[in-house]
Amino acid sequence: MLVRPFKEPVYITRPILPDLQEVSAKLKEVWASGWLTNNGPQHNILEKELLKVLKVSGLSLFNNGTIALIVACQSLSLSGEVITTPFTFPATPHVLTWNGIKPVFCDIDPVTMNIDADRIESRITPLTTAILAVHVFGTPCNVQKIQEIADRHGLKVMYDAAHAFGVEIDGEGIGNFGDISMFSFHATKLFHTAEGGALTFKDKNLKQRIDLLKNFGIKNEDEVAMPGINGKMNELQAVLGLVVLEYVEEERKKRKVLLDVYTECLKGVEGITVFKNSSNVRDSYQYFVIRIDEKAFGASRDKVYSEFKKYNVFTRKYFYPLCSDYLCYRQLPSSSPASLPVAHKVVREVLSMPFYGGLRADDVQNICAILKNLGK
Ligand code: T4K
Repeated sequence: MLVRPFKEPVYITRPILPDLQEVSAKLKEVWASGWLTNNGPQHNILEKELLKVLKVSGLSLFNNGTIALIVACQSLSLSGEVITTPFTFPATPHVLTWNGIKPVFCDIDPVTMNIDADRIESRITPLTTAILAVHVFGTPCNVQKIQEIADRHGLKVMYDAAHAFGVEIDGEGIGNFGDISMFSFHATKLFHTAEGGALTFKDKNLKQRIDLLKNFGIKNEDEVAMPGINGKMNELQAVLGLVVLEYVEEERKKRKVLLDVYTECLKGVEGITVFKNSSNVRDSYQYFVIRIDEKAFGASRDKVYSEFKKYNVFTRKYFYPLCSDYLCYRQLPSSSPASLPVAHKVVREVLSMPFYGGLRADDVQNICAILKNLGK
């Protein structure tokens, strides 16, 4: 196939942009109600809808995923040390730091790129209060093993499920595992509210505490129960979410087609690996990520990343650099590269490729042709 540069820049993702008239029709309801935030009617409808879509027992909406995760730590009264992965977006360890908790980095699994459950126990100390695992790129963590470890040591489990909208294991919503999961509804996510997020939990009793924490701790006009924060999702975000939600299934179908095109085009290309979920997992279709083995492929990930730009293709090196290499974390004992060999290898190999419903099959074929041309 003849490779050609794209006329317009191609990014790794583009948000679902619903018909503006549908959005403005819903906005009219907001205008008529005169209610813009603080548990408004649209917020409450979206909360109910998402309970069903995500197949979870409890859910609380937030203004973004990071604040949601900060509140999750508060709601479980976490302190001391929390074991987490270095291969994630900065928000994950920063949330711990903002709670006065020390992140303890644990190496990752070489295939799923999620925290390696077999290495978690060696990181536990008397100060450990929880495990904060990330379903990175929407691939589920080893939830069973993580829960077993947590139960054995009396730890809480939180999942950063920012990438895992709609993921299910054997039909069970991914947000039902652990004590609390956080979903991000940022514009770059499959389902979005421009900025936004949610916490989900199995124990319905958590809702009252979480809802207090996200509203300054205000219980009623006479009582402030705890030092809360402002984590509320407003009515404009909720309206956008309600409309976007109607487009999600169609977007998932389009991404499934593109995933198949990628998989087919890259089949047998030496040095390129694509991760595939097992058949009992419902996919997130959030990201399409490849691994590049420099020796076998004939070009490094960094070379591929920069060469792609010449073709107007803007891939991303998620999640480079490792969190354990940030200035603010590299002095931690758990950040020593010697104890994170897999993460250090993976972070040099991964590349997030363009993946969104607006791409055509022949765009993906062209992207794959450019990639293959860069190899041996
Ligand atoms: N935990 C994990 C594991 C996460 O990945 C994230 C967020 C969080 C926690 C925190 O959740 P939030 O607090 O954000 O709800 C983006 C997102 O801002 C961030 O939400 C996301 N993860 C992260 C993986 O990606 P950047 O800095 O890479 O985004 P940016 O602006 O470079 O956008 C990426 C591409 O998306 C652009 O090249 C083009 C496209 N794009 C982006 C935006 C914002 C659009 O087409 N339209 C848009 O409006 O962080």
